[in-house]
Amino acid sequence: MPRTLDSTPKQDGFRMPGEFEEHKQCWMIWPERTDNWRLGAHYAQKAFVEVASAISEFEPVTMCVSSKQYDNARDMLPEHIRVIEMASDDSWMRDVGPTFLVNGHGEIRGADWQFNAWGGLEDGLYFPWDQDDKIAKKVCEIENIDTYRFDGFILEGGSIHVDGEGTCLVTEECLLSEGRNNHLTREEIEDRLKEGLNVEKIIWIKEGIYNDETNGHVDNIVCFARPGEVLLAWTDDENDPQYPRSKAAYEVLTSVTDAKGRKIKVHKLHIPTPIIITKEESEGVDAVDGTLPRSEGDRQAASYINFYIANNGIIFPLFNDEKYDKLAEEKLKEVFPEYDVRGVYAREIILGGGNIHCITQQQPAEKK
Ligand code: KQY
Repeated sequence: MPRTLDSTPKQDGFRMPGEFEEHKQCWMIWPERTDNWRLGAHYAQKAFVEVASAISEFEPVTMCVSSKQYDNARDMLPEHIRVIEMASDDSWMRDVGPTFLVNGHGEIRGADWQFNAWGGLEDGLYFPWDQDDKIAKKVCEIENIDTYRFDGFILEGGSIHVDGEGTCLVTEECLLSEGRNNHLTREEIEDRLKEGLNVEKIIWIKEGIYNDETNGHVDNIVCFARPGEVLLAWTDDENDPQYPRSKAAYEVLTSVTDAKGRKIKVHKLHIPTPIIITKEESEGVDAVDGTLPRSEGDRQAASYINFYIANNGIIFPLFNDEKYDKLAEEKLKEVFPEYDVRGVYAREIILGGGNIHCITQQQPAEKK
């Protein structure tokens, strides 16, 4: 029977591996809430099927689905994708799933952070979120994995990126936001990350992508390709509100060293032309008190950085952008020459507030 442990990953010699290390499988959650996903979530469901199918060409995928949607999901998903019944409040496995940890002796554990829908009653995106907060534990129990529960520390998987060698990337905009851990100092937050992920160095980026409803999750602006190398969301347009954000991130990343004392190589990945919610898209979403509305004219936080690294495959978002989709593909092929790079049309996912990285969570392989 899997246990909830009282020690910390660092004390026990467990670390969060980089996403580019080998996976056992990928976890996802089926979308269905009609106050976030337009037209009964039908288009979002199709996009999730596309993402799951693309990832399943490289590693097994498990989709968690509510009892109400079980038949529909089972019918829409290919047979080789495992479907498990599980309650949730929405479909962001990156944020509500466990952060898996390994110890180099073939053992795996899960960090179960406290979740409050990206800001709780301060500026969270929906209420309630109690089902989401149970998902990390449920996933670990299904896999027979012991967990560490971090009560009193709010964290989402999308707000951290690690190189697996002691370095963690975060944004101040998110981790120091009012609705997360305003009872903790920056140093106390660093200590929690160091204990929970077994890292030695936290690199603080000031802000994430403009208008990101997660308070600037790091996984939308910068990610590791491998130790010592990152990709950064970029724009050359100095009038774009993203410009000063990306420029400030570039300055930090090119001036620091990582936990191993290396300079970091930064690859710029241009953002798409702004994705603006149309009247039709806005009208397809049910208005519910307490849920962030989807208003016509709002700019979504679209970025190609929000891709998933599978075993030998990169699954990245396409926006039907003639210029920047192609550039993103070329850049990803250049940075990941040993991977098969696949684009999936993801407008329906960004309309819900996130992208491919946000809806996936890798479970590392248990390697000795
Ligand atoms: O981007 C994410 N990691 C989650 C976005 C949540 C949106 C909820 N509407």
